[in-house]
Amino acid sequence: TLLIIGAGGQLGTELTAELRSVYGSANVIASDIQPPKPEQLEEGPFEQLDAMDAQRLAAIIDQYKVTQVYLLAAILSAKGEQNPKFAWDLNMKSLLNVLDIAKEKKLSRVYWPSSIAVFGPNSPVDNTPQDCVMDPNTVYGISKLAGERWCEYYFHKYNVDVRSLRYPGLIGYKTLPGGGTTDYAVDIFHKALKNETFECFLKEDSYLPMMYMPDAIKATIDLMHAPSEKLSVRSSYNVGAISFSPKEIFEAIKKHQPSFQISYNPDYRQKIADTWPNSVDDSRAREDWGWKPKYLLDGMVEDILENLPVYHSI
Ligand code: VAH
Repeated sequence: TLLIIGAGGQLGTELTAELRSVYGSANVIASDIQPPKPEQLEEGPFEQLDAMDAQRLAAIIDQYKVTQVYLLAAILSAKGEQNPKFAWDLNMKSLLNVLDIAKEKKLSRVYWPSSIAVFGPNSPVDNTPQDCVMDPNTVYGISKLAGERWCEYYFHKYNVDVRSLRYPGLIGYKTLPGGGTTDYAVDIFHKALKNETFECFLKEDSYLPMMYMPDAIKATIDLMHAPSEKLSVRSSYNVGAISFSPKEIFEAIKKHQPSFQISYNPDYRQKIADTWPNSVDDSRAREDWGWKPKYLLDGMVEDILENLPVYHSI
């Protein structure tokens, strides 16, 4: 049985759906600090869980005989800067709870997402390598870098099979933006479809590595299904797909929506984006477990503009 912690989030919502189609709904327990939405209960087993509550976590794992845990609960970069202590506590306590339980109960797999936020002002900015200087200066990035070190430690010292990806900004149409610096690229579609002018909180030429959600879901499942001996990285793998600026995604949308307008009003999130790469080198993921993204910018834009209105019945 699989347990998804943070199943109601941007990644959790889509990963839970995909894992249920792969393993069967009854075998994937969704959990989140928020009470279940009616549709979540229809889809399969749900438990309310605070990721920092180790006792409740252990009880759920025993009750459902859980063998794999996906820990997707976290406070993202922008929101983390508004509440640094809480972001650190949640991001770290939840990970250490899961790693300890995985060690004690000999869970077969653990998944924990890292992020390009582990890179900082002194990391190489183009084609950022798998291994390089990492001096993150957001609490979110600091917690993800520390988390990567703990994952590698528990793998080597206690043989916990924990796996991780350094996601770029994830773009999907099924959930609303969740406090990330890259979430302008989610919100822009909602504004386009309401034909409102989009106020962008980053400057027009602010390049960031991004990935369409279907590619992120496939990368996660491919990594979790890869034979353990193929994995040369036990901190977290760089994975890249598309890099674009607000101007570029705006132009790509405008091709379909000629009346769409944008204005640029950079705020505190610009300082966060400036410390992150423009693109990453993901050759290690390609060599070790066959990573290959499917979506480029235009394909992603077309797919979202087609599906978002239907999904949100706009
Ligand atoms: C954020 N979407 O903006 C997340 C992600 C690389 C960005 O970690 O905080």
